[in-house]
Amino acid sequence: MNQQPPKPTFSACPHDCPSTCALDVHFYPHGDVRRLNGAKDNDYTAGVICAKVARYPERLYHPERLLTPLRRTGKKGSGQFEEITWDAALDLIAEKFLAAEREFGAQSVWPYHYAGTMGLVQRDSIHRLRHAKKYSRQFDSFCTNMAWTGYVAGTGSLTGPDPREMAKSDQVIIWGTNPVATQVNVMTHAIAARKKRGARIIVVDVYQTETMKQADIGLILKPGTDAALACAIMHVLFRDGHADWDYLEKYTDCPKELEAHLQSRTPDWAAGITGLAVEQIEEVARLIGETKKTFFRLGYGFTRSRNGAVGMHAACSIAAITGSYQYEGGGAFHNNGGLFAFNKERVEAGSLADKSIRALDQSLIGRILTGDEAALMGGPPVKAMLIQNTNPVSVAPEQELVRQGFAREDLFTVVHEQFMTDTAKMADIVLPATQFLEHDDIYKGGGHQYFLLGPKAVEPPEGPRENIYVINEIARRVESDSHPGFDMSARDHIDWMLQNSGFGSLADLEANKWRDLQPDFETSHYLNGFGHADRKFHFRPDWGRSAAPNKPDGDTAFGPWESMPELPDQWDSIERADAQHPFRLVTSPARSFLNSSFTETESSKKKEQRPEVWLRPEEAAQYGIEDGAKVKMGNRRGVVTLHARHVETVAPGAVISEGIWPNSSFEDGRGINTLTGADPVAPYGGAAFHDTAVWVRAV
Ligand SMILES: Nc1nc2c(c(=O)[nH]1)N[C@H]1C(S)=C(S)[C@@H](COP(=O)(O)OP(=O)(O)OC[C@H]3O[C@@H](n4cnc5c(=O)[nH]c(N)nc54)[C@H](O)[C@@H]3O)O[C@H]1N2
Ligand SMILES: Nc1nc2c(c(=O)[nH]1)N[C@H]1C(S)=C(S)[C@@H](COP(=O)(O)OP(=O)(O)OC[C@H]3O[C@@H](n4cnc5c(=O)[nH]c(N)nc54)[C@H](O)[C@@H]3O)O[C@H]1N2
Ligand code: SF4
Ligand SMILES: [Mo]
Repeated sequence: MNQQPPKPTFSACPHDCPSTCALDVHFYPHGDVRRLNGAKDNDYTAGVICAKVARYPERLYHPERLLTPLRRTGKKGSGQFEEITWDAALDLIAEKFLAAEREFGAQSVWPYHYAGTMGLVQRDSIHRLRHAKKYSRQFDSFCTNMAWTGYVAGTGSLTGPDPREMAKSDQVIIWGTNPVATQVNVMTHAIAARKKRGARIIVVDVYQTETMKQADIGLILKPGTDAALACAIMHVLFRDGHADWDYLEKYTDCPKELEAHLQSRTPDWAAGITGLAVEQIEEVARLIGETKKTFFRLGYGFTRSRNGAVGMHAACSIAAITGSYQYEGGGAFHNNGGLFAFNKERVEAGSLADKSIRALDQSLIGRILTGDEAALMGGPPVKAMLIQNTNPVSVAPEQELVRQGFAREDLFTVVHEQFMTDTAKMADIVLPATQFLEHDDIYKGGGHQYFLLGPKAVEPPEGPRENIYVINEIARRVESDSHPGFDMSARDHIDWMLQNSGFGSLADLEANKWRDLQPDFETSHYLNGFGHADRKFHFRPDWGRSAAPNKPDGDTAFGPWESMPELPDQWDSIERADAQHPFRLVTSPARSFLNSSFTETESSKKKEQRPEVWLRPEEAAQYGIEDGAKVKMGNRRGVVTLHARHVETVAPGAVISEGIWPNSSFEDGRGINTLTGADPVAPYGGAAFHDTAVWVRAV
């Protein structure tokens, strides 16, 4: 399996984006990568990718790429490092990990990772080392928890209508996602529906995004009030005879109770909560009632609130009232994670996993590293970390604690990175990582139904090594490499995974580039029943008790889950604005960044300009904040300094700050996540990145 194929001219985007685009790679005659295009022969990508990835050579050949292992010489975070060899670095890591284990137990070592690469081999091999050594486990909570929990609470399955069917819809509702920035292909299919069928596009967000600018109707509501909007829409659907009772009786659990419950959830009621006009709610409800082929494309953004799971469940319930799930081009789609049943034993060594070992919440990293006992789950302090594919000193909430934690002189931190990120700056050892075109991996879609091969296309420069090299070499040095996964190349892993998942082999995938896992129409549209045991859509979820994706071990639910509403409703659990904190901050994605990635490329920096906070002119005026003024924004978690911009099209009382800028882009060196909270959201955890009460002051 070690023979390299001829230089591939295709790949897949490795970044943490639901689009997982199929790519064509173009080379200069001298062999360097010239540009990436969207593959035309993949019908989801359909020849379109975002500008930042099209410009990938800028990132691949970036002058500031990490090229050699480094060891800290100055104080933590001083940025003073010296170059060392790979062998010296790996030996030192093993020595420190073994010492931590001897003194504090294996759980004092915390391998920490996330989805900077979505490759199943390079991203997830860190589990192999973790499980083999009984190091602390990780509970993932940055991203998907509330969204997946809310959707599955209704449908019982993280699947749904074929996302390509958007193009066959008469009305596309883009709810709580900004695909022009975050997953460009949604726009391709929605616009195709408009061109071919005159489909209407409706966007629901908390400010006028680039996506909303392209919509026929935009609804700008207050953050965290989506369930109120959804309930009022459902009220109107029942009231005006748009409920499909045959469908409801056959496919849903308690439609009569829902109808009765929604009697008081009128547009008037919702207008008071959402800040929308009654007429806007009535109009959109009528259009949904009159348009059977309505495709709800539900994003993550509106679920990043403390009531986010309830909001998602309420939104996907609408499609059950009208029975739109049964039509081609209809239904509610969020993510296809449930389609990809890969056998990852060789990558992750799941057979060695021990459920009695604590799974530390990745969002609570600040509390964990500063010794919070609850966050440490009764176990030893964290003394050593290996960090791959994530940048917690920028992206994790409660940054004041994160900074304090990483500054601990008794914490040994290894960061394997492509660039000198905020996290790498805090490391004891920095290891240079390959980029996706320099290693082999396999990727699965979230917003579509393909898995794709991303073969190695170019040689890396001297220095950077792939993630599995680091994992396997550490395992060897801590003498815990008996699992067969430690002796396999990335290509071996891909081949094994495919063959043992019933998905063919590496050779097949090399010939075909990707594979379509969309089930048949009946299954996709839940015509054989929904995913729950009773085969019904659940308007009454078993919050906190039922199985849920991402659910941590056992039956433990988080937070105030017992007060979650039994039926779709506005749940008053969000961080409230008050006299001291009159605004609610939403930290939406920036189009030219991808989380903290691409903040290093000149063209992206130029496009995004500087960290800003956007607020309505009349609200700014109340606080004497002029357009372009330098301001401080804060709450009990901390204070950041940035510039204000007057924007008319922001929801009342909301302020928007786009992008996760590096800390150094802010005066005072404190980034936006200084303000966000890490408290786990009910019922199955997650960080409420868009749910933060703040004050803003001119300086
Ligand atoms: N360019 C770019 N692309 C990205 C990313 C990026 O940072 N930049 N991040 C990637 C990652 S990791 C992910 S998970 C996906 C996320 O992609 P999305 O699903 O698009 O989710 P978010 O980025 O959280 O937010 C999307 C939108 O939700 C809006 N929003 C926030 N709160 C509310 C609310 O209460 N109600 C409503 N209706 N809307 C609300 C925000 O203003 C924003 O416009 O995108 C990926 N793609
Ligand atoms: N304020 C605010 N904070 C947020 C969010 C928000 O909307 N607002 N969104 C949250 C969400 S949804 C997410 S998913 C997180 C994501 O935040 P992060 O996990 O930090 O995600 P990325 O910036 O995509 O990737 C992190 C790093 O992975 C590195 N990387 C890429 N490929 C490889 C590789 O092959 N090997 C190694 N070793 N490293 C690699 C990149 O260089 C990059 O620095 O941020 C969260 N934080
Ligand atoms: S849209 Fe998303 S998946 Fe496609 S190239 Fe851009 S970042 Fe990658
Ligand atoms: Mo994410």
